[in-house]
Amino acid sequence: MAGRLVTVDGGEGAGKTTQMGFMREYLERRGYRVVTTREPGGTSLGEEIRALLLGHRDGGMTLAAETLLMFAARAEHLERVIRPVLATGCWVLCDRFTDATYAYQGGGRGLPLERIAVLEEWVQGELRPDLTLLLDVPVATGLTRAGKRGVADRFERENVDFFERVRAIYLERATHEPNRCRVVDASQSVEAVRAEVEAMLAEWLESG
Ligand code: Z5A
Repeated sequence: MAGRLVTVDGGEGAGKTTQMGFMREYLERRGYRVVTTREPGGTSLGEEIRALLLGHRDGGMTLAAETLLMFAARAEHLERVIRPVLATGCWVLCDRFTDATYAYQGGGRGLPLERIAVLEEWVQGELRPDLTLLLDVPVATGLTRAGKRGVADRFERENVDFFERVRAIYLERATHEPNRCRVVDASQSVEAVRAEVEAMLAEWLESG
């Protein structure tokens, strides 16, 4: 039986990386084999693209280039990691996926969402996450958490309005796809978020 694709998404400092570690432990305790990965990245070429996307400073980057690079990394990731791993029956737990493109390039930067849908169709075909956990946190809280990490990357240097638009698109997508997306209140303590995430996973696993 094929594995399941579970994605974790959310704005800055939502705690995705922190919670993904707990989620992996939780699933493994229940006997699932789990591979964790991230976007942009997850392959050798994908990580090189990630470095360009996050670090490029020389004259910035057009929105078309940024979006196409996200999908170039995703195409590699899908063909070299995600699809082969799922085919072995292992689960893939992915830190960010296409919801992030809708939220950041669509909501944040204003790219028409229909253009992203065309790329999604081309690169992913029928493949969509089985489950997406949206870790939702007020922008100010997330930025305060992220700000403690030191040098800001190309996205982290954006302003509050940008991140409010990102958050709005994430929440809109979750509202429109309630079967796939579960929203978690990520403004709580690490342990409280962990408990909420594990309860959601338990409920989802039981529901089939
Ligand atoms: N991007 C895009 O534009 N389009 C796309 O299609 C994709 C991505 C796929 C890199 O992503 C950038 O790529 C991202 C969007 C863009 N923009 N940025 N920046 P990333 O996921 O690698 O980068 P990130 O959003 O900055 O994630 P992160 O740095 O890994 O943060 P996080 O995983 O959400 O949080 P964390 O590392 O678990 O925690 C951050 C800090 O908060 C840390 O000190 C924790 O100890 C603390 N923390 C975590 N949880 C809590 C709670 N509950 N309370 C208090 N403190 C907490």
